[in-house]
Amino acid sequence: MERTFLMVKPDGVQRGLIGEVVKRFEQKGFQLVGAKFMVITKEKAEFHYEEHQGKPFFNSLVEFITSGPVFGMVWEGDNVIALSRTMIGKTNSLDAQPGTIRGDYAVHTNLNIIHGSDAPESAEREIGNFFGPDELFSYDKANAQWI
Ligand code: RTP
Ligand code: MG
Repeated sequence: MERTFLMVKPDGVQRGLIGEVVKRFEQKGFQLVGAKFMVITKEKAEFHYEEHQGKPFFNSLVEFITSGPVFGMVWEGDNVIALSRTMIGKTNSLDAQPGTIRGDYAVHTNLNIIHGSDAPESAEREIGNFFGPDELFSYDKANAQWI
């Protein structure tokens, strides 16, 4: 069982896509174990995207992600890290296939609706950046035996 950090970015929040994003992960069969509506600080944004420090788009990425409220979530399930990346779609908007969140809703690479952790190590770091242990809740799922 894995956990991942997903975040509806400011463009997704402002376009009213929180519900659509949550719906897709609920219907897939993953379990929401934490959620927070927040404006993230520059410090947390720089830590979150630390692997991109020094790249040409880093400053504008931090500026964008701190520009308005985001909806951060922790989701749990088998292979949730890789499967959620598949559901999100490719980073480059020209490669994001229809049926994926970015393929269905995003036109530009830098306004791409949603973030998802890309590996177990980044998931752990990103979850810890935004959530304390007392903000994550495990609970029984009614139809868990079917998934
Ligand atoms: P994210 O971290 O936001 O889930 O996106 P990702 O894994 O699909 O892509 P990543 O390589 O981690 O890049 C983080 C975000 O930076 C912007 N970006 N711009 N102009 C560019 O070449 C470029 N490359 C990346 C995107 O907004 C991407 O989501
Ligand atoms: Mg990434």
